[in-house]
Order: sequence, then structure tokens, then C-alpha cells
Amino acid sequence: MRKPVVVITGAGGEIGHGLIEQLAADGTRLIVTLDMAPLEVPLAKHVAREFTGSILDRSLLERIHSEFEVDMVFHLAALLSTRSEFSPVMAHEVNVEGTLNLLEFAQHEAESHGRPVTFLYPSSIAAYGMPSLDAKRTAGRVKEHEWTHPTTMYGCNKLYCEQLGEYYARHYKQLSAESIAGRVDFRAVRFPGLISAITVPSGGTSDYAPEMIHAAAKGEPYACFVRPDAQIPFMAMPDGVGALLKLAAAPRASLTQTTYNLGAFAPTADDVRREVLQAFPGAQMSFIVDTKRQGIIDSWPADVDDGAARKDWGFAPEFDFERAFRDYLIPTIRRRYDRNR
Ligand code: AKB
Repeated sequence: MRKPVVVITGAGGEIGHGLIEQLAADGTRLIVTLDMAPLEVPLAKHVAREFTGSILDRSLLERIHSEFEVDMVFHLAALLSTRSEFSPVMAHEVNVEGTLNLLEFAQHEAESHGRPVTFLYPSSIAAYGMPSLDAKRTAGRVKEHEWTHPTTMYGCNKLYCEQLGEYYARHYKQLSAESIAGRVDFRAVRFPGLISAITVPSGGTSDYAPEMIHAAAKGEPYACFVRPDAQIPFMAMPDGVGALLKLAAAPRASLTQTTYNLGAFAPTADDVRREVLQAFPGAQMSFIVDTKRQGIIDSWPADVDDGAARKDWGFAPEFDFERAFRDYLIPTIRRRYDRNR
């Protein structure tokens, strides 16, 4: 029997790394990737077919459609929040039009083989917009339907695409005379800031935490661009990848909503600095606040309520703040940079 095919967009990015390794270890699916740049060689080895190009290139998506029978999509490609503020029109093109292209692609796949296509979409805490620091302090752990008035282009894009996904899953061509053969089974998570020991992020606003850790491990000074008391939720990358896979595997009937908050720990920037200093006592870390980027962090919740994900599909992160540092970040990062010395 032919193996089912999973398509991963933005496959060379931070989440793609861990996801490809996990899917390859699982071995039940052929992996097809799409990214603007060629994959690194060790990653490319796990992949059945690698397409280099843009999610805005519909003819490329058409080629994938004609060559493969796809039943799962992880649509990871996006411009993150800081980058999107410098090029909002391009962000809209990539984040919204690109997502629309992928949803159409998934719909065509579903119609051609007659089965649902599971579509995993990483949204983010950027979908929230706390109107003031006071509101942020008193809100507690926010639920999915609360405070959804984002202030960034990226946040607007994510919030809208969550709804676009829901449209494809529930109401696609609702006035059509003919019934439609297949459908998109859209499932989204709102990720907190993700911290990977393997890759360094770029273009995000939550990047200060991973940047602080990687700089200390490399012995480089780091000036954190948010205040010491800045607080948003974070998660260790293996838990992020694990959550996507777990949600992908969840029975449709157990899902009571299309978009789920995910949380793990919610340190302040100063908590991160203190933890980094314990592991790298000589690290040179200072705070030089960029008030504009700080404004974006202030608009994101201090923590999220992920009770629905825990209840519906058993989300249970392995790493709390202490374990993330002790068992994952510090040992893996040390190995990584020691090898390069
Ligand atoms: C960003 O900072 O843009 C992302 C996010 C939290 O969505 N890491």
C-alpha cells in the first residue's frame, strides 16, 4: 500500500527541524517539504521530496498536487511579528495569501482522494492584544476567546487565518448545489514563544529569551531588548513539536474547538536571565529596552489558559521552566557550541 504523504511548508525553520525528525522516526508517512531555501543536508536525508520555492507560487503547489496524494499538511511558513512590522504588505501576502493557497491546496487534495486532509496550523499568542499593562496584570491566564484584538500585522494575520481555516473546515462553499467530496480538517494551536536548543529564531519578538541563552552559551554579551519584568508564556521546542503531532493524531470527535492555547511556563525576562546565569556564571547580560518591541510584548498575555487542549486531546508539556533548562536547553546547547569550539 502507498504510504500517506505529509506536506510541510517552512520546513527548514525552527519548528520544521524537530517535526521532520519526529515524523521520520515515526516512519509512517512520506515527507514532502516546501521552503524558500534548500534544507540542511542532515534534514534533507529524511525527506522523500524537497521543493524549493514560495507558498505564493500556485503552479508549484499544483505540481505537488499532481504528483502526490496528500492527507496531512503542517503549514509552518510565516513571517514573524517583528519582521512583519517592517514589511506589513509582504507579511499579509505570505501569512494570509500563502495560507489561503495552502488551504485551497488541501481542499483540492481532499476532493481528489475523497478523504479529509488534516491541516495543522501554528497560530500564536500574537493573536491576543491586551489594551494596557493593567489589563495584562489583572487578566490572569487568558482563554482563547478573550482579548483577541491584536496590535501587530502578524497577530492580525494569525487571528484571521484561524477563522479562514474554520471556514474551510465547516462552511466551505456552503451554497454550492453539489455536495463536496472531501474537506479540510483544520486544527490550530496558539503557540507561546518557543525556545529551541538547536536553532536560533529570527524575526520574532519573543526572540529575547532564546537569544539570551544562545549568546551566553557562545560566550557573547547580550543586551535584552525588553524590561526585566516583561512576561509572556514560553515553551521548549520538543513540547511544541510534540503538541502538533498529538493534535494531528487526536480523534476528530474529541475536538470541541478549532484553535487551542498551549502553555508551559511563563517567566519574566529577569527569570530567564537568572536561570542563564546559573548555567553560565560569567555571562554578560544587560537590558537595553527597545520601547517599540516592548510595546508588542506588553500587548501579549502574561500567560494563557490551555485547559481545553489538556482536556480534549491530552496536551501535557514535559518541560516546566526548571526542567526545560536543566534537562533540555543547557545540556543540548552546551554540546552544540562545544562541538564548534
Ligand atoms: C514572534 O515573536 O513573532 C513569535 C510568536 C510568539 O508568535 N515567536
